[in-house]
Amino acid sequence: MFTPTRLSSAATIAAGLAGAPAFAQGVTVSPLGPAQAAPGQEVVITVVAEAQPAALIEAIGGFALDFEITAGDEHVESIGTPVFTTMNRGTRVGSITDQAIVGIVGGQWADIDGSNPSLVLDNPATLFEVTLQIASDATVGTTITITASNPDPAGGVFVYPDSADTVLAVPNTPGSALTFVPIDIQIAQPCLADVNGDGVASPADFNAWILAFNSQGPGCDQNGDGQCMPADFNAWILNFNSGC
Ligand SMILES: [Ca+2]
Ligand SMILES: [Ca+2]
Repeated sequence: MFTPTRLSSAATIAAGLAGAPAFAQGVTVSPLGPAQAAPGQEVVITVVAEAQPAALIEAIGGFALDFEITAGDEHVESIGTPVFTTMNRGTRVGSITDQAIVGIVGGQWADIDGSNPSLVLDNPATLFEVTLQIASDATVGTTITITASNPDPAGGVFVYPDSADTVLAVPNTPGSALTFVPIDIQIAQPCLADVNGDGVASPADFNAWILAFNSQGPGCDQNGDGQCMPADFNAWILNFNSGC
């Protein structure tokens, strides 16, 4: 399906491990995102890797993983192209469908040039971000389940053990485990009072509404009449007081 770019193959790593000390360690990969999203909303999912025990893993050298919507994909209009924030060397993206991204590869030789992410400083480390466009006709009350996965035998997460030059392939190195934790995002009624879109209705949204009113921008129309009018100010107060 894909060959990790700039990363040692699992076979090479296994050969290099002959006679090396055994490491009992694991990596957990989790998507992080909001617990709720409204129909039509854009949601940013951050996929992170956490090493256990962190004391034995100095840095993540790279990864080759998939990203899947395992339930509720009919409520997602599209999956965006992965954005590599820190693991940004030798990046590659296989194919993006309505349900999955197959073959996401990113790398960062943190031990060699001393740049982040170092798991000594930053555990978990961000692997990549994906934007999901929730369908405008998504059904309120339903749930979308998202996970990273590793169907390819050459895939996984490649880590540098502390005080060792060898790159280990998790889970392909004996004694290592790669665990995926899925998340659920529930489709919820839009929170009109949350004008700045940070997921909570707070006093900061008052200023955000003023800005939206002055610019006739999104979020101004609080009473749903399709117009941005002074009457929407009272509507924002009502929406704010009713909570989200
Ligand atoms: Ca807000
Ligand atoms: Ca209005």
